[in-house]
Amino acid sequence: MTAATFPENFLWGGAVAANQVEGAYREGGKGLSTADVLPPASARFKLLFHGKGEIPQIEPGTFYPSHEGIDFYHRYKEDIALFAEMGFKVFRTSVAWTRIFPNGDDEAPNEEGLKFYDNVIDELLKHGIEPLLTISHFDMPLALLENYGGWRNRELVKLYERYARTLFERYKGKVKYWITFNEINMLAHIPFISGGIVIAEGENKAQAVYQSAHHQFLASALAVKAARELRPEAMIGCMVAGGATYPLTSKPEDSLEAMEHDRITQLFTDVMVKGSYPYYAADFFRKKNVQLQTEPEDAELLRRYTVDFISFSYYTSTAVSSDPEHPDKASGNLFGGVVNPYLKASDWGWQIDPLGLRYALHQLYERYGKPLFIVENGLGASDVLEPGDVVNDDYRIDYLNRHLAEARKAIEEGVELIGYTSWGCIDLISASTGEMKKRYGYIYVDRDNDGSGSLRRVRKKSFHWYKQVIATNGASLSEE
Ligand code: BGP
Repeated sequence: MTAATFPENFLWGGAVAANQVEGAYREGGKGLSTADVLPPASARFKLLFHGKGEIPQIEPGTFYPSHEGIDFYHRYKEDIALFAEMGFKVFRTSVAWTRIFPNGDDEAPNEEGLKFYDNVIDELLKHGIEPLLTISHFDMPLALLENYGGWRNRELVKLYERYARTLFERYKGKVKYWITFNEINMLAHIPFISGGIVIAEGENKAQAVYQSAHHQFLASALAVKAARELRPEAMIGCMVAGGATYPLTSKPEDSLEAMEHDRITQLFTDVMVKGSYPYYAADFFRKKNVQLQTEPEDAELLRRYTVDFISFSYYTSTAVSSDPEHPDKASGNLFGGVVNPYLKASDWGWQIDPLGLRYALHQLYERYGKPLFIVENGLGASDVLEPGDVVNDDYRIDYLNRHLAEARKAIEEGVELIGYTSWGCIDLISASTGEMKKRYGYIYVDRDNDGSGSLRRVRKKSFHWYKQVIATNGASLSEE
C-alpha cells in the first residue's frame, strides 16, 4: 500500500436496505412487515421516539412511499449494472424477512421470495460484485409482533435462527459476508423502527429494550453457529450505529456523561464481539430497573459464537452535556445530545464531522482488535435535477471525500478497515422520515414524496467522482 491508496482488495461499494428500495410490498407472497406500517413524514418521526403504545396500522388514504420504494424489486438489473459501472466490489442490501417467511412462523419458506434474492445475488456475481447481506434491517414480520409480542418473546430467537439457516443453506457458496442485525444498538434509541418494540404507556422502556436485545444477541449467536456449520468460510458481522461522542465542555461531569453515553453502544458490541456483557452491565441494569430473564445456556452460547468483523454506520458525532436543561438540543441526532458549536449540520440537523470518523475507527479497533467495515456513511440532501439531466451534488462529494480521507488516515495509523459501502448509493426512502426527499445516492431516482415521477435513474456528478475513487483505489481523493 502506498500512502495515498487503500489496501489491496479493499471492498468499495454502496449500501441499501430491502424496505427502503424494493417496494412491491405485497408482491411475490411477501407478508406485511413492521416497516410497511410506519407512516411517512412527521408522524413517523414522532413514532421513532415516543411510540404509540400500540402497533401502528396502515392508514387508509395515506400515501406510503416505502410501499413502492424505488421499485428495485423490478429494476434490480438496471441498478446493479449502474453499480457495476461505478466499479463496485461489494453491494450491501438486506433480505426482507417477510419475503422468506411472510408471517415469521410459517411451516415452509416462500419459494418466490428465495428466488428473488437468488436473482439479485446472481446478477451481482455476474458483474463481479460481492453481496453483503443484512439478515434483518429495521423490519420483521408484523405477524410476529401481533402474535408473539415481537423480540420481547424468546420464541423469536428460534424463528430467527430458522430464517438465518434457510438463507445460509440457500445462498451457500454465493454469499460470504453477512450482518445479523442492522444498527442493533438503535433498539435503545428508536425501539419500534429498529426492533418492532411497542412500549406501553407507563411501562419501563429499558426492561423491554434490553430483554429484546438479549434475545437478539442469542439469535445472532445462533446465526453465527449455523454459519460455521454450514459455511465455515462465511464472515459474519455485527452492525452498530457508530459515532464519536464528545463532552461538550471540559467540565468533569460532561466527560462522565460522554462515557455513559458510549457505554450504551459498547454494551451491544461487547456482547457480540467479546462474548459477554461488560463489567458495568449489572449496575447499569440495576439503575434502570432491568431484570433480564436468561437461561443457563445463554452465557456459553454468547461466549462461543462471536462475530468475525464489526460493521458500523457513521453519519455524525454527538456532543453531550451533563446539564439536562441544556437549551441547544441536537434536533436531528437520533442519539440525542446537544449542538456542537464547532460543526456545521446537514439540512436535517445531522452535524458533519469527518475527524470523528477517524476517532470512531480508532476507538473500535483499540477496544476489539477486529476487522472493521464502514457499511453506512453519507449525506442526506434535497438534490435538484437540473435541465439536461444534471445533478450537481458537490456538497456530497465534499462530505464523502473528507470522510474517506480520514478513513485512509486511520488505515495508515494501523486500523484494519476492510471495506466501505456508502449509504443509499441510489436514492431511496429515508428511514427516519419515510420520504424520498432526503437523498443520498450517486444515482438520482425521479420520484417525489407524493409518488409522482417516472422512476428514471440519472447519474449524479458524484457518480463519476466515486467511480474515479474506486478506479484509483482512493488515490484520487483530495486531502482537503
Ligand atoms: C441508518 C439506517 C438506514 C438509513 C440511514 C440514514 O440508521 O441503518 O436504514 O436510512 O440510517 O438515515 P435516514 O434515512 O433517516 O436519513
